[in-house]
Amino acid sequence: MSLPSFAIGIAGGTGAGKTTVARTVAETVGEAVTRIPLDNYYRDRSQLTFEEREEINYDHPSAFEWELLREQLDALLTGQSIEMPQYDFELHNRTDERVTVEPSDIIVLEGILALHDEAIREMLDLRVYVMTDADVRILRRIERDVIERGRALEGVIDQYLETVKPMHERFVAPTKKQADVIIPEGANRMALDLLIEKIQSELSDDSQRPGDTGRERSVVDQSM
Ligand code: UZR
Ligand code: MG
Repeated sequence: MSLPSFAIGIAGGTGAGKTTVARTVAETVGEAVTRIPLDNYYRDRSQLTFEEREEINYDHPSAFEWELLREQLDALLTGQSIEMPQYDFELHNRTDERVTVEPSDIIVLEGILALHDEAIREMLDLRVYVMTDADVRILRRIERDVIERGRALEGVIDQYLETVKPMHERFVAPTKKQADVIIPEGANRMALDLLIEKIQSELSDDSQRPGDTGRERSVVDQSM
């Protein structure tokens, strides 16, 4: 593996198509891609009951363990493997299991607040925001939560109005300004092709000039 890797952040509202963009990049780019779903960094809530966990605002930045994400992203970027936590949406909690994730040439961080944290943003080489209309996003969210995750429609609607929408407006949408590229609709083929082309050219540049990419990256204190 040629270091350093190229790190991409993909942010955007719930149902915007972030995962589709991340998957398409991973499948098309023809290189190993390490994917980091931000969901896996929801805080460990084992000390709370299920009912208490249901009350948490999962769209607020405080729901995430940023220190751990910074530490693990930095480790991957310096060529070390990590023990990535896993998250269970049904239980609203981190699971006991951790998965060993190896670094690779391309690292993709994907999640609603992938561009929220300043230290994380500085570690990224390319910042992408997927912008999709709110009506399309809520329809997709209903499909996912009601059909795939077996939740009640009423609860999904209440949650959307009480937390998802206001937090989107307050914390997610403003990160558009932090993006290098805004993709209208996740499934925008032309935008995806351009993204993939850019990644491939970065990778071939790296192989021509090993160790000298001209990119700078801040290092997170490993003693945390
Ligand atoms: P994406 N989320 C849950 O529904 N349950 C949890 O236990 C943790 C998170 C939701 C979260 C957010 N909010 O809108 C969404 N709520 O997952 C982010 N409410 O995931 O980007 O895939 O939509
Ligand atoms: Mg997703």
